[in-house]
Amino acid sequence: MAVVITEVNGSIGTITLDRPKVNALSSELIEEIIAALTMMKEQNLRVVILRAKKGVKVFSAGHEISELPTNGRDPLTYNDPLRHLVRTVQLHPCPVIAMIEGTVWGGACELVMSCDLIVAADDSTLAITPAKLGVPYNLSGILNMMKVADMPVIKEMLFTARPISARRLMESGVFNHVVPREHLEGFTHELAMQIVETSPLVLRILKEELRVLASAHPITPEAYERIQSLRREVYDSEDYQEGIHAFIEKRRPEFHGR
Ligand code: LCV
Repeated sequence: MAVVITEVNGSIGTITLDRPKVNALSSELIEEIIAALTMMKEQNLRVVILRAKKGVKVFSAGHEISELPTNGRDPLTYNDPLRHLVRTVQLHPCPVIAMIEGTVWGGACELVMSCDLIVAADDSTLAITPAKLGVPYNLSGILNMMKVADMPVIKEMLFTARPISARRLMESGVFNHVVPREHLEGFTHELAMQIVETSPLVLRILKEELRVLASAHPITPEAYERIQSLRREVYDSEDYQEGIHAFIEKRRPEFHGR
């Protein structure tokens, strides 16, 4: 069942979240968002708008909680769906505008904050919830939010896990624009049209320069997590077990690369 609606209007693509369960970011929903972005990239669209259906109470309830591992596995490693989605948005070659109405929760806040621009209805809120769920959020995810919200604001959002109002998020520079809900679509489309009129080649480079510079750290958290993810492939492998058992049994190991 499709959980995303895609529309193309000239050079503007629109991706509408449409999963019945308050748009919780299941792996299925994430896959469809990524597929929509890929299609829009192939069509050389110049702006993408990411939104929920008109009038929603909840823009997205964040990570699908039933898909959070409970067997001691890190829930947010480099190759997990949410991490892949956030990188896909950040690497998308044209601006992605998050058009928000309703409440945004957990990892959906990072998704929205990883978009290039945010236009929000005046009654929308963001609530970053790992502290409420007992989830050790991952480094690159925290950095993505730090790029957008000043430290005092991001600390309050993380430490309280409480919804923060659109007004405060506008004052803090997290939101680009806050408008009455009834003006949200028109305002966002007008902003998109302004972007469509600029050079797509220059925007692609500017977006990538800003991404690289914003992540320019001695070791980017994302690089660290990618290594961690590669290490996990090894310590979860049969070869890992074989290496240990061969040593204990004083025999040559037979490695099979799996
Ligand atoms: C699965 C859900 C969800 C959901 N997953 O409707 O940032 S981190 O680290 O925390 C990260 C790991 C993350 O993103 O975790 C998820 C963080 N999200 C939240 O904490 C929000 C949890 N949801 C809620 O607080 C409420 O559901 C909201 C306020 C979003 C909506 O409340 P409302 O009363 O309108 P319900 O709570 O009745 O939810 C409708 C159905 O969606 C399920 C929920 O269990 C319910 O299912 P049933 O109808 O089967 O009872 N649901 C809600 N959120 N994230 N399932």
